[in-house]
Amino acid sequence: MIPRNVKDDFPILRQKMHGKSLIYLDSAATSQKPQGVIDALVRYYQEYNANVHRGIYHIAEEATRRYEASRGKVAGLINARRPEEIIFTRSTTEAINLVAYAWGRANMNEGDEILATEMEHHSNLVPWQMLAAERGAKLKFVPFDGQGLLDLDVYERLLNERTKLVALTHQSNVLGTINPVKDMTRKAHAVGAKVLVDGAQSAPHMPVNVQDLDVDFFALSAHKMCGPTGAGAIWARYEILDAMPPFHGGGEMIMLVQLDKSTYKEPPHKFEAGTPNIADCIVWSDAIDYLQDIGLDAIRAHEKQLTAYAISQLSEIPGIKILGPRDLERRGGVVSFHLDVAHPHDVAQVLDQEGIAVRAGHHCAQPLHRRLGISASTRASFYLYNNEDDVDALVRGLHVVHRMFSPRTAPVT
Ligand code: 7TS
Repeated sequence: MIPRNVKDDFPILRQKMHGKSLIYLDSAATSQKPQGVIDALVRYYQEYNANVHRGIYHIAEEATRRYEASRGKVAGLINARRPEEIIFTRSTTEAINLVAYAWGRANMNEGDEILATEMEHHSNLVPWQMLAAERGAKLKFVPFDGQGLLDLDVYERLLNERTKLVALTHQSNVLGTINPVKDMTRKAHAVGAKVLVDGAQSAPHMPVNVQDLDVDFFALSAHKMCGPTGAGAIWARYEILDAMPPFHGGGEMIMLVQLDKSTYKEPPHKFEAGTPNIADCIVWSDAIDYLQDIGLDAIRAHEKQLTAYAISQLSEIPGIKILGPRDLERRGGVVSFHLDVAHPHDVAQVLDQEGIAVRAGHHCAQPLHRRLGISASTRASFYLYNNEDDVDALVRGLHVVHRMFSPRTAPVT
């Protein structure tokens, strides 16, 4: 169970917006931060700001200890075998680009195939387009059906011995669909393909176990799970990281540098050149502590309940089309919809006047929207601090939209 007063932990939610209480329904873009995380960030700069892995004085050792402890915390969150399997990056986007650049360039050759899905966020699509163009590889896509579920028959048909990588989102940021990653991974491994999972929308909202899923790469961002912006990670099995060439070259990733060549450290340091984002990587662990104190199971259960409530209430709005699966076991707390009377940008603007923050647009998933035959949608996305009152406010706001944009009925004469 989520404590009823959890909202009080998030100072930003005490604000008024256009004279109304701020109702934040855009956590799929970025989550809000609890006071403890904000305080931990200030504490770092006030008490032990120093570069990591180099100083031999007290605060440098403290910063290094906490930076490495945070790596361990992220490893624990997704049940990695060892902390060295976690490479800190700036974000999910950078994590996926790291794999495309370092693993992809070494392993992808002319005629090889990358299999992605039609529901990918651009960050799990564009890096593969770039890699495919550079290496002469081919991109193929698994479509989704009218419910927003992947067509697994087509998936099986597309898999073959040329498939080197399956790049797959764990949870869609538009449809909310939770994909059957474990099953899909088993099938990918049967043809010798590696599997990269984009966990940007899953890791903040449900328990994740990379060993159980048996995937090869898993990408995630701190800022979507109550942590700071500018910190993310790629997890991969140690043997894969060990065999991979580096991503960026520079200080701290080397063993020995000569003028004409260098040798590199072991993972994870081989992939973390230069001064990392020390503060945000450290404070990510405070966000994970916060989530784990409440429990990822409890967060998932809360969002499932809230999504059920939202779908039932939103269905009452005339002319609404709600995207994504109806089966709550197969979707997370993201509810995108389309209103026949108003463009999503108008919807979002009217809702903003009511103090409600939603996202409108293509949500960095243009091919997904094209497949649905729409250019944009409005999205409400929930997190642990949302409750049924927030859904009620959204529904009231959408009635306002409807009154403003509906063509008036002809007056009775
Ligand atoms: N993958 C998915 C599924 C996402 O939803 C996002 C961000 C990313 C990758 C990229 O994460 P980043 O931390 O590198 O930016 N999604 C969104 C969104 O839906 N609205 O704004 C950002």
